[in-house]
Amino acid sequence: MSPTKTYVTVLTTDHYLPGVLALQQSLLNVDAKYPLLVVASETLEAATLMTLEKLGMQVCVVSALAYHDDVIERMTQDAWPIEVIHSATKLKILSLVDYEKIVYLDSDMIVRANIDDLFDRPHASAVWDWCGQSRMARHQGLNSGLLVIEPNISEYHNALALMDAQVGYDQDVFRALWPHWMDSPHLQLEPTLNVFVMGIEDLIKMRFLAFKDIQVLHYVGNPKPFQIRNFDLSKTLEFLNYLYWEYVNQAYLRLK
Ligand SMILES: [Mn+2]
Repeated sequence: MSPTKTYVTVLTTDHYLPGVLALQQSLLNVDAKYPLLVVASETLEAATLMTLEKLGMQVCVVSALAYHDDVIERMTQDAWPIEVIHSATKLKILSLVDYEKIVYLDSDMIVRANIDDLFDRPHASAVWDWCGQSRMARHQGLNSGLLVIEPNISEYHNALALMDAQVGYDQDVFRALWPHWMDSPHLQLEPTLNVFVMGIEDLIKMRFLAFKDIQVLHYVGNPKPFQIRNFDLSKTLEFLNYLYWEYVNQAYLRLK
């Protein structure tokens, strides 16, 4: 029997491989009940795909999606990081109709507690997009780093149409696809399921959350922790970057 539920992430550039390794390791460490499926761009090197398979990940190779040239130009002018410019392929997760339900996780996330219960949450569940100190003020909608999805082809085509209509990058597309999300408390997941590492000190100081309650850490922004090798462990963010490497190293050990 093929699995009908799976965790999913997307890999479009080879240098993000350590991110996927850390994510899978973090799921293994909390005894996740479901495997990790990697939606991989066909442009990836064979060695990258082999590493994923060797570590027991399912790999689904897809042709890459790209935003309209004007959207790419706008993002380039606004100095968006390259992974956001290449994030269109993420919309493919809506087309994974072999699965009745998926939990999508960004490849810059670490799972700190078992989150299998998310598979019982409804389609289009996500966490509010918060931003560090302004966390007390909600942003305009969901953050697309963690999504609960029941794949559906017609919704996938709607997402592609929104992409072609240049509504923005993937997060803007998901917000436009699910306009009811803002007024649907049952789709709005606990903030501990998508905690941005920057600004984490303020959240803890304000007692908005305790570190032990964090279920998913989200390493938003640049550089990514797997691009950093020197740490001043007296600084919170650098400590969290160091913590990230523990997962990467643990995964590499399994390759030996
Ligand atoms: Mn992310």
